Amino acid sequence: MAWVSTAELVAAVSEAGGLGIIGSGQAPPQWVREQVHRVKELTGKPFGVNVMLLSPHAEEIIRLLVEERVAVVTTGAGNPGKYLNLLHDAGIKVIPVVSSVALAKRLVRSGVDALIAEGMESGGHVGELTTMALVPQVVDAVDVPVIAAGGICDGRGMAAALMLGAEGVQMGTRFICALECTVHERVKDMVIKARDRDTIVTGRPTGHPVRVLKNKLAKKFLELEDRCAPGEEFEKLGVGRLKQAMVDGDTDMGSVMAGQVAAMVRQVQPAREIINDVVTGAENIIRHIRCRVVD
Ligand code: TUI
Repeated sequence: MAWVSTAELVAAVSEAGGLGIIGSGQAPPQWVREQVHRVKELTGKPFGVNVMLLSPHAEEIIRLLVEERVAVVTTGAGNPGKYLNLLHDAGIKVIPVVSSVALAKRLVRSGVDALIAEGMESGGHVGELTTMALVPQVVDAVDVPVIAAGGICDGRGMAAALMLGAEGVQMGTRFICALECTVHERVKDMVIKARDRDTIVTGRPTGHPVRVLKNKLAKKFLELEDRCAPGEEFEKLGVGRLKQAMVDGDTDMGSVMAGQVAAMVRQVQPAREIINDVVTGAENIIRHIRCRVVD
């Protein structure tokens, strides 16, 4: 959610009873600090920051988050083990994203507070397992709360995640189309127009597979894969592409990272409305199922 989950959206989500998370991606530390300050101006509610561990700025960002005493740090695309003591000493809860049971167990042994088990339906960097298969396996393997992510965008998805043993859900793609989300309008349009098979995973041969909405750039990545191009060519083609899409609105040659549920997102709505829809939707389904079971 780098360049997508910025201060306005984060504050709106936290104000509406969720936990807004700033996506820091590969952004420079000064940008992250400004975002943190802006959220603090907009809300007194707790919020978090996601640190993408492949970023060259990851360590510096962790240090500034310790100074800023944010409530929660989530991590993606790696193992945050070496930062745990630093973050815990500052009273910050650490919730890594995992895409396998092995990493989940390792991180729980090193003392993380909870986990986000993310299936490969999600947008951006993905693992191999689906949410349906991953979440119950992680739930069975660890004794910390598990939050489900990947392929969840409405009450049905949330209810299903709770049935799998999750304590909560993390959603990204639907919030691209939140009113408060500052991405370029063309990105919101592309998500709203997406159909079921419009996302694709590129970059598998590099070891960093990424789910994106199909466009010219995705086709160029597939061409590199077809001719087994060296890693440097992927890297060169990928530099700066997320910002190019999300901020500049280049939906042809930018990287429009979005999950498979893009096809289910049909309108731009305030974050509060999205959260209410998901939570009341889940409550209604669960109540209905309980009635059926009791009958
Ligand atoms: O991290 C994400 N989503 C992302 S990161 C990103 S930017 C990017 N830039 C260059 C290459 C790749 C991505 C765009 N979207 N989601 C959380 C997530 N983390 N999904 C899967 C993982 C993950 C995968 C492997 C976490 C840890 C891991 O293994 C680490 C280890 O040490 O075993």
